[in-house]
Amino acid sequence: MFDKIFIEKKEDIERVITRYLPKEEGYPKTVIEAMNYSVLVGGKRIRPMLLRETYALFGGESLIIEPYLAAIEFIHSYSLVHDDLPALDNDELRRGNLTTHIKFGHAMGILAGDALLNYSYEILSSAYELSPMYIDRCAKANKYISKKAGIYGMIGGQVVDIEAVGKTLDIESIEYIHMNKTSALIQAAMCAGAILAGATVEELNVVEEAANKIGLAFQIQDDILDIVGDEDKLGKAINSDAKNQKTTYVTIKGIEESRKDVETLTQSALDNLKALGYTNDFLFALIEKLINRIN
Ligand code: GRG
Repeated sequence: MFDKIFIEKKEDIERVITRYLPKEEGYPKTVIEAMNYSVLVGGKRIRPMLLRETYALFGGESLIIEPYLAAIEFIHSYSLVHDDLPALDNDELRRGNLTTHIKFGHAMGILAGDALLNYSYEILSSAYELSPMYIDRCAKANKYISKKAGIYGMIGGQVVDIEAVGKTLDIESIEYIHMNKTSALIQAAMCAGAILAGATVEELNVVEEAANKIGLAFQIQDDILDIVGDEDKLGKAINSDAKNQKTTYVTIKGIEESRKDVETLTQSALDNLKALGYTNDFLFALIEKLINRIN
């Protein structure tokens, strides 16, 4: 039952984000094709799903959420396009297909990532036009998303991750990397949903903490799958961390301990969210399912 609903919701998100993609026309057509390829080539759409379901948790019902679903997925897609470049992880396969720079050339890979990021902010800055009564909530959500995607979030985590190549890290440094490289965008998604639905500051703090734990669990599971995952199901090569001489959570704690931590972090995040007193059974089931994800 969960799987059927998940697929329906994922397809609906894909319909929305497809509407927000730029038209493949004019002089910059090549980079637009590369942008659209990067977004449409696959992906689980976890971030827009968490955004929409957190919005629903707090009773949100407006179409104002739709540009946010697109923007958060485009920011995520840009980060993957750049992460796959030769100067970063140097990967040729992503979501079961050629990475953007392999398909369109390195220059277009760089530009498509830049363009996706910029286009996200174009979408976010006009989101309020759908429902001007929510302009204050939109401004607050946009500020939060831009902070978490930037140097005090995803890019900050990525910088430390890159500087750590070949070095031995302690668990605190790895947690810093995970909290910023991965949790920050999950916080952006869930907290934007909460802000747009009118959550209070206290409620927002709870969502932020829960999203941090979900992001940590998500990244530890990603590190586990990089060692024991199935390349066909993952749609990318495994052993990328070893190839790039990266110390990960699993390198330090081992697979079994890491699996336990994924479970503990997830349960703790669920406890935090449930204590708010609102219900969204699909959101709670989705978070729980992420523990055993295989891709
Ligand atoms: C600015 C040059 C430059 C690069 C930015 C910030 C950045 C590069 C990369 C982000 C870091 C990153 C790739 C974090 C990993 C997060 C993660 C586990 C991604 C995979 O997410 P999934 O499993 O992917 O949701 P799908 O394909 O399902 O969308």
